[in-house]
Amino acid sequence: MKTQLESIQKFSHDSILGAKTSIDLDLVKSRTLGKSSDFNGLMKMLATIPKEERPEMGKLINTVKNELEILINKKQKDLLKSERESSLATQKIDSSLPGVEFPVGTKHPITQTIERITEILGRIGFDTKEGTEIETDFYNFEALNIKEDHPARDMHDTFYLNTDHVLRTHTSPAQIHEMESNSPPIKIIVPGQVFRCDSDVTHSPVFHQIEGLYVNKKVSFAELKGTLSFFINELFGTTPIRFRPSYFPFTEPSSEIDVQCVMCQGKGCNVCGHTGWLEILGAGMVNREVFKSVGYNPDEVQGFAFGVGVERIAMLMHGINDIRLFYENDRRFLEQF
Ligand code: 2NL
Repeated sequence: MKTQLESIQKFSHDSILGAKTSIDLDLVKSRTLGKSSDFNGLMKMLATIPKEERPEMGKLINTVKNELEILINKKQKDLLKSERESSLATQKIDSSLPGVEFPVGTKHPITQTIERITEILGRIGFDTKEGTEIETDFYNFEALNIKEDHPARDMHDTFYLNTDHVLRTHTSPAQIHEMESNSPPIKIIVPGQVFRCDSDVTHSPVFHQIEGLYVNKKVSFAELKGTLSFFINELFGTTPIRFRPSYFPFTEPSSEIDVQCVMCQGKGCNVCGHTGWLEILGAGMVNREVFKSVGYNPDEVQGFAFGVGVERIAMLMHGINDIRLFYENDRRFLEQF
């Protein structure tokens, strides 16, 4: 057994010193000391020799094994050191070369505008909700006090899917659903795609709207003015605004809100039609008829609502004069935002 140990020792010693690379040495290590190594075989043989010789023999095997282990570790250190030195000597890095570029996409300007608007109104307590694009005649028109003979119902403006279903022409139906299934206070905004059968430089058959609704026991027109003044000043900076009387079937009284023209600062130009003002919002106190259609008592609740066209806001903020640019997906256009 002793001679066997000696020959294993000699063989292992030679293979350790003969290893040329650190990977070679890893292999030698597992063959020398691993599970199926000759050493392990020797350990098992211990059981077959006389009992009194076992302690001495066992000790001897362990000593040899420890020595080999130390030798392997030293050799591994040397090999790794020389490998690193030679790799540093041959590998040259030119740190003046340009780096690898990772192209990063940008959010669509319409998405950016929606996020900006919902962020501003979120700060003063408006929750964001989304509705569905297909609605029944009731939710899109009837509940909003838009009667059967109202011009907005005209086949030229509305995409009818069948006699009862339409592609929503505004996001108000989502707010009707919201009022039906909740009681006041309600303070929400609904952004989303809406559809109208209309198309030219300032009209697209698919466009985006954000509507807001605030309903509580007592809500005043002063709160409407305060809320929308804050919103416009956050969006456009501190700039003159004016409230003009208007009409919508779903609000009474109603108002349209203008900002001083961002292009000419009120002097008059093509963008503002030489009026010095740009219309950006429609708003008003929720009509009593709307409250009745969602099952609220109009003597017990009040509210205001408003609507804003997202494309129009984005066009004014960025000086864009053709709405179709938003939908062509030309990267030269999109990458500017
Ligand atoms: C505009 C005008 C407006 C509303 C939208 C509304 C919704 C409910 C009840 C009452 Cl559920 N009103 N929405 C009110 C006034 C104006 O939008 O010019 N939009 C671009």
